[in-house]
Amino acid sequence: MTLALTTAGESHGPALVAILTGLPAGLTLDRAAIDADLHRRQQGYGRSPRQQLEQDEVEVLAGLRHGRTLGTPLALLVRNRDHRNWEWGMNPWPPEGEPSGKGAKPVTLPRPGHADLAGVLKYGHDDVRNALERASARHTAVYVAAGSVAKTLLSELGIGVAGSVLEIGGEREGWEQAIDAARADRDTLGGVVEVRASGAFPGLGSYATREDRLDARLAAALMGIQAVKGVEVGDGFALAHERGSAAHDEIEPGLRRRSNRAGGIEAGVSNGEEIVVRAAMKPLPTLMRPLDSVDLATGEPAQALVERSDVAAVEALAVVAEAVVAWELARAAREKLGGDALVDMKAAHAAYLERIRTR
Ligand code: EPS
Repeated sequence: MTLALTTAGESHGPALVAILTGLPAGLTLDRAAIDADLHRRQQGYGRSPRQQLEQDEVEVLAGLRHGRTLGTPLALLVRNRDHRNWEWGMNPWPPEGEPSGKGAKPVTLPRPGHADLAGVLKYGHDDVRNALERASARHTAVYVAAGSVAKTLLSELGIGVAGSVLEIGGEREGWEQAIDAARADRDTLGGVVEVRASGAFPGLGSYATREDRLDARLAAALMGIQAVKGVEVGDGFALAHERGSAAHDEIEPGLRRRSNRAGGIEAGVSNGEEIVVRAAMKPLPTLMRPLDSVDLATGEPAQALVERSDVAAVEALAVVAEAVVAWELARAAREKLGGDALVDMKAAHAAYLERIRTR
């Protein structure tokens, strides 16, 4: 048994859902803590007015009784309040009455950089909306809810995970001005975020197969977040410019390291140092001053779709990246320690720490 996460939901559909399987029984969850993480994701300078409309809150449909996990699938739901404006346009069933509200008119103007063109070609859609709704970063809300649960499990094992922004639009501080300038130019910005995990014990992940490698899993999880185009573990790309004598983390008695250029992972296995990963986000592809495109209805040159969007969502990415890293670390911990029940998992953790302490 491992941890597994399945999500569903369109940006302006009725709701987003997540099903989490493999959680140990007996984990105490706190609704306020999950909602606080959902709230953090909605903050940040440069978000769209959509964030004032939504006040994301988790609803639990299964897997929890009186605040404690049952060891059965945990079903989470986050409603899209904006759906009330899209009741015709995003109705799961053939809507009654004349087309009305948002989403009533088909979109035929694909945005360069978004899922629009690849999505309609791949799935045979006529309306670009059928692709963009799921590709939207809106559904990162349920990644955050799942990540919040994972952080609660990790905290039982003494592991803490925190994401932060390193830069937005090339600015390492004072990025509000850069965001204001981009907004004034009807443009968008990307940036870089970092996630650090402290207290991670050695032995998460494995070199045994490519799929087991913790760095590969973290990279896939981060790259799976909308608009992420680059991932780095530890000193990542900078290590390519170094000699081996300078690039590695020498080992001292007590098995301590003199540095942490590997970002806490060697050969796909955590080594007990802080885990450090970074993700680079491209500028968002919905521009108020649209890029050149083609109208799919006519084949003629046209301007891409303009629709309400964020100028920058890098601060939100820091929260989402934290969530997916937490999920992957919890999954690796669950595999290392087993545990249908949290009490078994903690006992295995203590026994393992004791075994490696005596090395
Ligand atoms: C998004 C477009 C915007 C963002 C959205 C992601 O949505 P809307 O078109 O409804 O204003 O605000 O992000 C969220 C709604 C969210 O909750 O993060 C996109 O196209 O990816």
